Amino acid sequence: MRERLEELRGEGLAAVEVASTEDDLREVEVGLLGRKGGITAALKALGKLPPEERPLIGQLANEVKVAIQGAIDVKRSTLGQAALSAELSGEGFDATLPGPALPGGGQHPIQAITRELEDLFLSMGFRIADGPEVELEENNFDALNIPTDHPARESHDTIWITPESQRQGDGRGVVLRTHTSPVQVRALREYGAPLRVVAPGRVFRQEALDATHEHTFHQMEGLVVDKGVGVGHMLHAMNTLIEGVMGRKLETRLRPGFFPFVEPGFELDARCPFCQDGCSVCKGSRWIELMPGGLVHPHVLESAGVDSSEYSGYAFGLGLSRIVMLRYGIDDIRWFMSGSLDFLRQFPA
Ligand code: FA5
Repeated sequence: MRERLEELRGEGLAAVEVASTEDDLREVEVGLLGRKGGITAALKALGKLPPEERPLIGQLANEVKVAIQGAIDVKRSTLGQAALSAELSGEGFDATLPGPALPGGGQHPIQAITRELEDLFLSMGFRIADGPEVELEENNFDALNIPTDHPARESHDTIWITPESQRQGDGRGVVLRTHTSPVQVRALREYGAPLRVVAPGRVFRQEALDATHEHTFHQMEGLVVDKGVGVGHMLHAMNTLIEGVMGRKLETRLRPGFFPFVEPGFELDARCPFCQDGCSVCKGSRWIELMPGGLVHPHVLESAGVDSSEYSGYAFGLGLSRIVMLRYGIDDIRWFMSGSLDFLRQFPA
């Protein structure tokens, strides 16, 4: 058996040495190491040997197997390299031809609509503003005329960064912003009046989640401060915005709404496009709350250093996630952050 194995080793290594193609190598591999190969047969015959010989012969058979397989691997790599070099230096090779096409990515629908709205407002002379998602309590609440004990703070169900034990109620606490309205404050302080600005962005609230409520969602804040600004200007901007997103007029209604930073305040609702007489999206009301707004409270103007006897303004806070739902007929807001590629692939790249 020992001699037979040594013979196989010699034959195998010699065959690998002279192999000049992948097919030659494959033949050696199958002939010696395959299921019916010589070395496999020798390993199978071990059981017939006297017990004291089995370990030594078994070890030798394995050594031969490893040696031949190693030689085959080295030769295979050498032949592969040689074939590649030949191909690259050959006449017919064109390194400038395009490679295989990669599947294209696309924009998230909220991102796509945000860009569209930014373009629309830029064309109307607005500037785009940005603000931090981790915000000072002062900008998120105090400067917006929402005092420490105001119930509006509760209704926003704030996610606090500052632990409860360290909150002083002095505006220095830190929160995940609950709305995009703090960007009003920042923009007014930075640019002063007159001002036209929109601020799209992500906001965060502790929420009971359902088809129209997420803990992380998108809003777009609008703010115009100038001389003689009134409710008519605000309505025009809100309707232009909705028409811009939907590409058509929606049936809307305006009702009184309360926000400490506007006076008077309004709520603009859109007719639910998912049903005729009530569904889980509109919770049976047939209306979807889309966009509150109002005339900027003089306290907000003054706290940002704007003279409220000279200037007035309007502000609105579009529920961006919800209007994207309306635009594409998405019946559950939770799809946006589901990470589902099947969902995302439905939107144009
Ligand atoms: C505000 O956030 C005010 N800052 C809006 C505002 C701006 C009022 C300027 C006046 C002047 P409200 O909490 O209602 O308001 O939210 C605004 C919009 O965000 C709602 O109309 C709704 O469309 C959307 N929204 C509110 N909560 C959620 C939520 N959990 N998930 C998805 N969208 C929401």
